[in-house]
Amino acid sequence: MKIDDLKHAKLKEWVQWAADLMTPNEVVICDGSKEEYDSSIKALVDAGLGIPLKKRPNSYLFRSDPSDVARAESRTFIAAKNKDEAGPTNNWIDPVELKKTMTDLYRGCMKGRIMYVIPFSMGPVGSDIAKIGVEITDSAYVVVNMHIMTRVGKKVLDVLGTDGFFVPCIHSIAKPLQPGESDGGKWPCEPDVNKKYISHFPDTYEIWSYGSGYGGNALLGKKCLALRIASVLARDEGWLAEHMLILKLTNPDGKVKYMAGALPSACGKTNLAMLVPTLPGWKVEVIGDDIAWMKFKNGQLYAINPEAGFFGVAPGTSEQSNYNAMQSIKENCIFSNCGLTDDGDIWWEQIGYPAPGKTVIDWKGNERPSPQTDKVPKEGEPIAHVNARFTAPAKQCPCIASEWEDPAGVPISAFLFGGRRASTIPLINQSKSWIHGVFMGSITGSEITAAALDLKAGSVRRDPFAMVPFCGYNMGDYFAHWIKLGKKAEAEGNGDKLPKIFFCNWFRKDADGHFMWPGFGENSRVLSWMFDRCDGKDNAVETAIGFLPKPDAITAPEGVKPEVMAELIKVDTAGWKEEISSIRDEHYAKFGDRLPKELYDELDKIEKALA
Ligand code: SAT
Ligand code: MN
Repeated sequence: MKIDDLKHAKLKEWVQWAADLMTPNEVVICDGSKEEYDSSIKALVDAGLGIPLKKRPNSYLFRSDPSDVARAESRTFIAAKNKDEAGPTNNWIDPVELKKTMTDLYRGCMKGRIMYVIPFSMGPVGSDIAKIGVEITDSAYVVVNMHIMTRVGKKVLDVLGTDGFFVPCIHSIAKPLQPGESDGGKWPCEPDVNKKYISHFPDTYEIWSYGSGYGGNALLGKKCLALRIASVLARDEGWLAEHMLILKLTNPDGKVKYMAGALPSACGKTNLAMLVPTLPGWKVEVIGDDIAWMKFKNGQLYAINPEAGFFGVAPGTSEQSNYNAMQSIKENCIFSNCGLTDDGDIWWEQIGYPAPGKTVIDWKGNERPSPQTDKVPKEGEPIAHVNARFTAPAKQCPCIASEWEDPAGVPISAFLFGGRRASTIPLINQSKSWIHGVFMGSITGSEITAAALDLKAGSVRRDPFAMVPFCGYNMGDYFAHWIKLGKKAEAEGNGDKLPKIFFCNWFRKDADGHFMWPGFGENSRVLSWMFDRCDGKDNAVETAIGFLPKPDAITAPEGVKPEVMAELIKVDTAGWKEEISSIRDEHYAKFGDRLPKELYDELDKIEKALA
């Protein structure tokens, strides 16, 4: 397919403008076919970038440049019309100035390369909750990842028609090739971090990315479109675009509920989405592990997973920590920055077994003696980068729910927020109202480990709704949007159909610093309590901070003593008083007059109830 075959006038004009600016050798409109996937992979293998894995059919390992290993948050911009619209949690540059800077960078940047045009759908093609994006990129690695992570190709152009809405996404790795030059095994990118740009233009719903080829910087459907731009669309159109997993929970009677959960990074979101319950008779299936898009229909909130794959953190993933993820990555996967064993398989720290063979090649391509354990090394560099990833088709997951691609979405009964907190925050707590639930989302955060240099250990890094890196506008307005949706549902007489809101903490520690709760599959005990709460079961006590489980409502897992269990579900009055002042002085204060008054009211209410 050529540019001239595009039937959508605005799309055609934009693609032609991009080709004229970036001057590639060739323009390819992606059709999403297997042939396209295979030929892109072949080009990557021929360029020395992709390594076929003997042990995993149709799977490949890539090693990125050491400068290009994760989302570049300091180079991520929300170019709203003024700084206040971007808010205190985002980097801002004036949009006119930023477009000028980036247009200069884009000029001629695809010389010697193919410019791929990827039409993709976030969400099942044609779903009324889905949205279409078109990514222009000079990276074949992006093409193959987008094939797995989104729905790509002609079917998307068909839905787009001649005048449908799409989010234009431009991406370049910033490495033109001279005639006869090839990548020769060297990951192409702009190695100077300060020349990378991950830019969002919320007022025109556009994404411009330059200089990075890795993850969310380059696969623009994920964080850039499905969260940053979608959060703006959701604000403007009255829906929710959230950094949430979606799970399906079935009780022993076969009754089903769907729950969506937002946890900051490193709190086990993917593990929770694919959990294997220890509670007999209960079943967890996954709809999505990272992003949820939700719309009200007849007063009920329905969610889809806009993605089609998992872009999961590899280190720490094992048959023990996440059995279903390990089953999902047996074939047809892309691995980035993992180790390579001498029998042609991937390897990473905490994969569950020591690296086989005498040597292993680390993520930088250096041969190293095989570690005798899979533990994270106390000193020296790990074999796999800490942000090494697998890209896996979601349909390969053994616990994928059969309705995961239902274009109508699934009805959401509960929201779950939570973070890593050594003290104060109970195992589980249900909000007393929608606004109290929004308050819970707004105070989400995790404790800083001593490793983060700029913050005092033990202090809390707030990550409201786990959205701080992903909210495309002023976060104070984002809280207000959540409050507004709840009030609207209540005003329309649909208050009882609103999802119940919960806050969890799997990470409480005792005085000796040991975790008090085993987590993983045992979290099914908490999910089952939530399930019954949604049905109005009398299994809770009302306290100053919310509804906590009655003493025996959650049976203790093996090894958790009754007094520990009691500690996990009680109100720590002194701790909460400190929490309240930290929220007021260190957290809410940052948002100035953009912080909705309703949230201060919640704070006052809890403070009074604790007194
Ligand atoms: O690289 S991504 O942004 O897609 C994943 C992440 O950092 O959470
Ligand atoms: Mn995420």
